[in-house]
Amino acid sequence: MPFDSPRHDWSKAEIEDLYTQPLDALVGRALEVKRANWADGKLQKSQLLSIKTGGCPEDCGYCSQSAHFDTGLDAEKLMPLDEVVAAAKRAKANGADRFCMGAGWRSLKDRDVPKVAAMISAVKAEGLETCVTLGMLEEGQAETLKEAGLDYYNHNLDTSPEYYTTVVTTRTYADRLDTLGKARRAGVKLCVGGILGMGEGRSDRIGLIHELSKLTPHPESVPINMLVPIKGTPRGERPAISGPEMARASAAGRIVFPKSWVRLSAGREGMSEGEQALLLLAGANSIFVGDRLLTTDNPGEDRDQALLDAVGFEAVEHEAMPNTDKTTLINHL
Ligand code: SAM
Ligand code: DTB
Ligand code: SF4
Repeated sequence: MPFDSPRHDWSKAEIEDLYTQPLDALVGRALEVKRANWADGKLQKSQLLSIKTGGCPEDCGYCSQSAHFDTGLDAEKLMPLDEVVAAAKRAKANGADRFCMGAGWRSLKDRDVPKVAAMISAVKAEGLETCVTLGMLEEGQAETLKEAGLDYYNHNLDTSPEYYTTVVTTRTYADRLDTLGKARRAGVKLCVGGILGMGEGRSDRIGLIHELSKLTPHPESVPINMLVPIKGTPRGERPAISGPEMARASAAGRIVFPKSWVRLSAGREGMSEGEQALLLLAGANSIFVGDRLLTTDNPGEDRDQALLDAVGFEAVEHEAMPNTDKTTLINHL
């Protein structure tokens, strides 16, 4: 089977066969795909910043920022431009090549478009790839953000269509797909993934991968988040999903999305170094760096370096990479 042609005709049964095979066979195949498509083993580094925190009218049952739950998070106004630029400079100094700005909004309001566009332009001018995640989009907004210098729009499907309705009631799966279409039509690259460990079954994890596989072209980035349990939300007491199950999702993601960045995203703070190494071995080739995600902690520079030293990754300057041209890391495994 060729390893270099992304497919959009996966059946759910095929993905199930892939996902449920013995872990050594699954990871072995993912490594073959990784080597065939990402010959120099780059690890991409993104950094997040919450530019508008809390008070969100949506009821996503995992989120610290939803106004429906008492999570103890104070709502904040949109961050001033100079603070965003200062954070972007720190991210670049920390080796990030993509800067992702997130807002606790249900949807982007027209009145905020110029402010966010100015942030995108300023971050781009720092020599970083730009990404925003701002909720649902209206017609024309994505075009303005693209003109300002936007590279990626993040908007997750989160889980299977079946399980989704038990997680969020204030918007639909179709709403999510509609916004993704708007971003894509404006020429913005997509970052679309989901969350594991919310109480969904394996068939929902497979169902999420199946839905993502139908997007044409595939999302250029596929973030795989492990639930960060937030006290006060309906999923605040969920036990962590196992490392091998996360590895299955990472490996299946690598095989189904051979040309996409598969990101080991939220949840690294709750994983051992060994579990994180397994996920990077199993196919993920991107992480969030920095000591904060949006509202929760992330391992930070020293522990990231320890992880990368442990698996033998090394920072190098790169030229003319297929998806980014900034500082990256080389995997010597
Ligand atoms: N409001 C926008 C939206 O929902 O698209 C953007 C921000 S929202 C926080 C971005 C994504 O972060 C969500 O779609 C979800 O996949 C992820 N996320 C939020 N809370 C999380 C948590 N506690 N654990 C893991 N992932 C989480
Ligand atoms: C994504 O898939 N994960 C990031 C990013 N896209 C926006 C967000 C993770 C949030 C984790 C919980 C928090 O820090 O609030
Ligand atoms: Fe709001 Fe996004 Fe959190 Fe949902 S995930 S409550 S839309 S900030």
